[in-house]
Amino acid sequence: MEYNTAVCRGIPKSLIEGGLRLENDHSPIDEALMRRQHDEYTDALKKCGLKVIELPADESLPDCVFTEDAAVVFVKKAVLTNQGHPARRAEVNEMRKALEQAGVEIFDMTEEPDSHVDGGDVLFTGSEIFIGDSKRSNKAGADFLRKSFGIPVHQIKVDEGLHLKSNCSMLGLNKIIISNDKDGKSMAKEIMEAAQNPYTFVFVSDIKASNVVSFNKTVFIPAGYPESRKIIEENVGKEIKLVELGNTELAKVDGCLTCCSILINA
Ligand code: CIR
Repeated sequence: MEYNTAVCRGIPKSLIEGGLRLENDHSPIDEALMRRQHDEYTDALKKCGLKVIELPADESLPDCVFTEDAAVVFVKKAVLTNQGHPARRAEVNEMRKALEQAGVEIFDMTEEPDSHVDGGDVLFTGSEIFIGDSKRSNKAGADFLRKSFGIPVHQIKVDEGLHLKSNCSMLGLNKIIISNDKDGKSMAKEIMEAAQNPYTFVFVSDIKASNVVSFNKTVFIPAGYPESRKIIEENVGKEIKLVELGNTELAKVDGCLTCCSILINA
């Protein structure tokens, strides 16, 4: 898909001790490396021609760098989410400003206190949405997306991981990259059963490599997974540029590559 704008956010120092953490890797975050990796990510978006709206970090919101969770954008419409974890709900305030700046029509889920969605659960294929039935996103949230965007929205069970996109993401048009483990396999089965369009699945054995950012003939992939890179290369066209980005530090607080931006065609 084609995009011209990204919304990113700075990293508060409070993430290091106060970030929500499900990941088994409890090793300490290397702050300098984390900041360098995040700068490389936003620079890479800019190099691909995107205008990057960079929201300021907020120390009272340790996880605010993960902008993906605070909104879901579909063409010229955006849903501001009522995030699943109470500690993250106020992230939406800065996001509202960014989306107003981008000029999209806004639907506000925070007006429905029982509806919950984290953007990390939302796999948007271009014509329909698969949404994790997870710790963070529920049926009322899925219904809100369906009502706002007017496209099919299907719930997919997430057992172990944090979000649906902890195990999968779009690799290209109608092509889903997904982890080759128990969770990924059962998600692929559910997606296939619910889908209104045909999709091909590309399975990778590194869970972390199943989260890629695909846009404007470019795919951002996490660095350090050579076997998965090879599979990705074999499954995208020669015209697609692969950009490897280090994500070791934000991964310690369950952050994947898609988490750190919202892409918009404003
Ligand atoms: C959280 O648990 O909410 C954060 N530590 C990680 C959020 C990652 N976001 C994403 O996958 N979209």
